[in-house]
Amino acid sequence: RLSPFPKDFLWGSASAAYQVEGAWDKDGKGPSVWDEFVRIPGTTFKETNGDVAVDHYHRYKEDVALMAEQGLKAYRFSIAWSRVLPTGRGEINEQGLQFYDDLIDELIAHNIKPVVTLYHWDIPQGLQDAYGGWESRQIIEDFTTYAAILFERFNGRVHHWVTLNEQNVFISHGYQLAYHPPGVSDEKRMYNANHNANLANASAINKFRELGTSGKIGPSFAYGPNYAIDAHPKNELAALNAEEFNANFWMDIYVWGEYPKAIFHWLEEQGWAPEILPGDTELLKKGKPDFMGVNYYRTMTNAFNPIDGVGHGKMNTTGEKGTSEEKGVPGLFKIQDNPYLEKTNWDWEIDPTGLRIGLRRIASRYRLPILITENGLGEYDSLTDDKEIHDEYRIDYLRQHSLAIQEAITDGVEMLGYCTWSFTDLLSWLNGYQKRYGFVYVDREENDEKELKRYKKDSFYWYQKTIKENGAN
Ligand code: BGP
Repeated sequence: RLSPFPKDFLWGSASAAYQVEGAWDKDGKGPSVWDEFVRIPGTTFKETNGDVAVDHYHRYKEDVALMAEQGLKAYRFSIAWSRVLPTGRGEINEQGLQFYDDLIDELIAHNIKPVVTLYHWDIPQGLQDAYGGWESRQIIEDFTTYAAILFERFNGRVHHWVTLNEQNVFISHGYQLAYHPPGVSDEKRMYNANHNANLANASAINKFRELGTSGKIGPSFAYGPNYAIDAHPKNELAALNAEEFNANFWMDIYVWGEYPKAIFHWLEEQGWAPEILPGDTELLKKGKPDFMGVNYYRTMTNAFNPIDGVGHGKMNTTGEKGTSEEKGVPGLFKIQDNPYLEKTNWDWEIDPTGLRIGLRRIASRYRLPILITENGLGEYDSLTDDKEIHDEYRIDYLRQHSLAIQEAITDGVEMLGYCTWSFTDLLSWLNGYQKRYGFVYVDREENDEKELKRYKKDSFYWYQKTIKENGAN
């Protein structure tokens, strides 16, 4: 028998500034690293970028009206740091800050709780140029100052704050796989940047508490359980390695201020361990979050990997099924196909049971409430002649995943809410506009970019009903 969803469960949806706003250089906004990176030929799918995105900056009222029509209880969005501080520090750009002020007021006026992400990958180019962004300890102070501006301005109106979105992704894609800016492939630099990000995260959380900001704060982490391909003990060990490497390494530090020993030891052997200075551990331990934000898309299945020197895999950024190559880490694990799971056209496993397992693992390891800050299905959608979108595949996906959440609640996991990815269609960082996630279709194909008309998909109505009934239907 399933327990009901809590009464105040946040049925929400999500986005990120660079992926929806557009207006990349309007009203005093400075460039972010993404604004620059997409201008380097070959860095993104078909040279698409977020210059206009879905023009949420100018159409936020129309978008919020759609959210209200759907009955959303929460909307997660991110603040573009370089809109508020054009070079990352110094003078505030009041016009940029005012945009978020207006958006927050608009949401509240429609009974939608704002869930605010401080950082969703768009570090100001000014900080990258000045000192290499996350690679310098200066980022700790600058991120904290930026965060404090937002805490003070929006205190009392925002009750859920997300510090860093998917640190595991922006660090590994930025400094190892080179898919994201700054496009580096150097593990020593990667683990140093990561350590600075951990310190910045903890410092911002400390600042939040010092200022007496109301509400709850935590990071959003991209998590999926790591399975063993079979019960061979070496494969079980590989799955444990993968869980420690892909998950515990990142989340333990948030909660306990310490890296898991086995992985830290492995990093030391590679010569990649970050330098931990006096005072770091104290700061990290003080920065414990109130909740764990979880972005869940897929699981990974692993086998023993004795090979040395295997290169990195290749992501499917085209939507051509079967084009990704997953490799793993020599000595720790290698990634395998899971024979029980279907995949999307972008080769991501569809695994609602994995969500239940993941929520259970996080809840029992960290004893924190969980807010799902992203989960959804990226697929091709098509607009019919009657301007409808029959995305029953997305309804099916979301129904199964919301049932998995309900099962986790029944298992005793404290769940704060479910923010699906995404509300409107938006830019996928590496896949352009063809990989769609939204409840609201944004038409870029038939109209010119300036039109960007919104159409409600079938999934829009399905979620509307789910919210109304406070549970999957
Ligand atoms: C997460 C990001 C989101 C979003 C989502 C879907 O990693 O936090 O910003 O993009 O994944 O990913 P993709 O666009 O690659 O399909």
